[in-house]
Amino acid sequence: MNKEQLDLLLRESDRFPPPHGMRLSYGTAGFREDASVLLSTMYRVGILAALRALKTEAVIGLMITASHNKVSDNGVKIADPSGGMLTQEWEPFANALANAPSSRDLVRLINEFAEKENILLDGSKSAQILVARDTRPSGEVLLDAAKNGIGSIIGAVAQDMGTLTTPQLHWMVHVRNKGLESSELDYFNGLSNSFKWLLDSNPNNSELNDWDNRLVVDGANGVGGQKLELLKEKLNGLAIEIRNSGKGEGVLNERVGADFVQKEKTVPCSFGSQDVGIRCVSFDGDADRLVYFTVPSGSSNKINLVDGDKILSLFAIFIKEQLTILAARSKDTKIAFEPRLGVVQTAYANGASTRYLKDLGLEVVLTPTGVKYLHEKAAEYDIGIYFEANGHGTVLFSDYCISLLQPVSWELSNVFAGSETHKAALRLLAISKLINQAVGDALSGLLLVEAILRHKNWSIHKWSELYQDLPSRQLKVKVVDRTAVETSNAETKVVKPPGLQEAIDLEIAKYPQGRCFIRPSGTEDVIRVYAEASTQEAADDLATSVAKLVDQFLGDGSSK
Ligand code: 16G
Ligand code: MG
Repeated sequence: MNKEQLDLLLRESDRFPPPHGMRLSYGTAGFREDASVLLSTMYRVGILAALRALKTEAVIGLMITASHNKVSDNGVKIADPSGGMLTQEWEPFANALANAPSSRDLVRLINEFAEKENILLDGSKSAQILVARDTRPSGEVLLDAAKNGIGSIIGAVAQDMGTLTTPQLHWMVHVRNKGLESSELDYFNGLSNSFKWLLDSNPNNSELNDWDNRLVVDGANGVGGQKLELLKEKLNGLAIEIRNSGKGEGVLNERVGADFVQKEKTVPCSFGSQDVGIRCVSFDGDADRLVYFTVPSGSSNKINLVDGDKILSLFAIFIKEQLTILAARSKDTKIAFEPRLGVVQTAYANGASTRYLKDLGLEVVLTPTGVKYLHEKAAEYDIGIYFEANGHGTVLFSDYCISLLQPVSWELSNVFAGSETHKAALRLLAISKLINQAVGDALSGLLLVEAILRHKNWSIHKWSELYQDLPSRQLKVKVVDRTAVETSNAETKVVKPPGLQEAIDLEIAKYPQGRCFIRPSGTEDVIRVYAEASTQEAADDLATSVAKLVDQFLGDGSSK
C-alpha cells in the first residue's frame, strides 16, 4: 500500500470507530444489527466491496437492508460479480474487518489481505461498486458511511442507485458484468416483456374469459410495494391492488410482510374479510421473498398459506411439462434436448412437499439454510429450481440450456414455428428472462406464478391442494452460546454437543410421521427448532419437548 493510500485509510477510518464490546458476524446474509451501532460496519464493508471489485476486476454490489427484521435494525451485504452472494471464502476477512478494534489494526488487516490476494493498492486500477438501500430511515446515513469506505480505497468509485429492492441490485450487478443495459427501466421492461411473452404463448388464452385476474399484494410497508406500483403500469392482464405499500401510516414489517405471514399464519394488517377467496401475496421488507395466501371465511384471523414449497412445486410442474414436450420431439430432431432438472430445498421444506416432488420423478436435494447454499447447488443443473419454505427462491438456467432454447436451435432441429414444441421452447426461454438469475425476487416470482396459474387455468385453491402440508411448529430457544451447536447432513443431524441428537431421536420416535431438527440461527442469537408430525398437537408437542432438550443441554432457561 502506498503512503497516500495509507494516510487516507487512517484518516477516514478514525471517523468511524467500531462499537465497544460487540462481536459482529457476516451471517447467512451479511451483517445485521441495530442500526445505531452500524456506522463503522458500513464504512468497513465499503472498503471490503472496493477490495472485492479490485480483485475480481468487475462491478460489485453493496446493499443496505435488514430484510424482514424490525425497522430499527439495518444491515449490509455484498453482491459478487455474478450478482450472487459474496464468496464464502471472503467471509472470514469480512468478519475480521468489521471487528478490528482500531484504525491501525484495520489498516494492517487490509494490507496483509491485499498482499495475500495480490490486490494492488497503489491507485493504478479503478473499481466500480453499485450501492443501494431499502426504505429504512437509517439507510441514508449508513449509505454515506459505506460510500466513505469505498472512497477510502483509491480508484474505487461508488455509483448510488438509490432505493431498490435487494434483487434489483443483484440483477443490476449480474447484467452490468455481462455488458448489458442495467437501469431500473431495463429491469421493469425485461419483466413486463417476458411476462407478456409467456402469457401470449398460452394455447388456451382465448378460453380464459372467466379467469380471475385480481390480486392483492401486501408490500410489508417496504420497498417492494413501491416498486410494484411502478411495474404495474407496464403490465396487462393483471388487476393488482397494493396494500401496505409504505406510503401510509404502517411500519415496515410490523404485523405485515412475508415473514410475519409465513411464521404466524395470520392475516397481515389491512387484510380481512373483504379479501375472502382472492389471491393474496406478501413480500418481505426488501422484496426477495414472497408467499401467497388466502383469507378463509369465518371470524378467525388465520390464513391459508401457500408457501415457498408450493411456489417451487408449481414452477417444477410447469417446467417439467415443457421439458416433456421438448423431449418427445427431440427423438426425431437433430438435437437431443434432455437438460438435467434439479430441485433444491432445505430441511424446513414441508415433508409433504418433498414427497410430492419426488413422486413427480424429480431429483430433490437438501442444502443448509441460506440462499448462498441453495443457489450454489441449483447452479449445478441445466435448470435448477430452488426455494426456501419462507418464500426465497428462483430458477437458474445454465448457459448451455439457454443456447439450446434459442430460435436458431429449433430451426436447426426442424421444429415448426407455431408448433407446440416451438412454444414449449419459447416458454422456457421466457421464464429464463422473467425470473431473476442472480437471486430470489418477489416481483419476478409473482409474475411467474401468475403466468403459470393462468396457463393452467388454476385457482389458488386448486394450486394449494396439490398436496396437504404436514402440520409443523417452529420454536426458538435462547442459549448462552449458539455456536455450541454444530450440525451435519444439511442441518438435519446435530453433531455437537454429544448426546443431543440421540435424545432428539428418542423424542421423534414417539410421533407418527415425526421429523424434527435444530440449528443455530444465522441472523439471531437463538437455536431454532423445527418439528413436523401427523397432527398439529403432535407437532407442537414434539417441538416443545425438543426445545426443552436444547435448553437442558445448553440453555439459560428462557425458551420461548
Ligand atoms: C436470511 C437468509 C435466508 C434464510 C434466513 C434464515 C439470504 C439472502 N437470506 O434471511 O435465506 O432462510 O436468513 O434465518 O440468504 P435464520 O438463520 O435466522 O433462521
Ligand atoms: Mg429479504
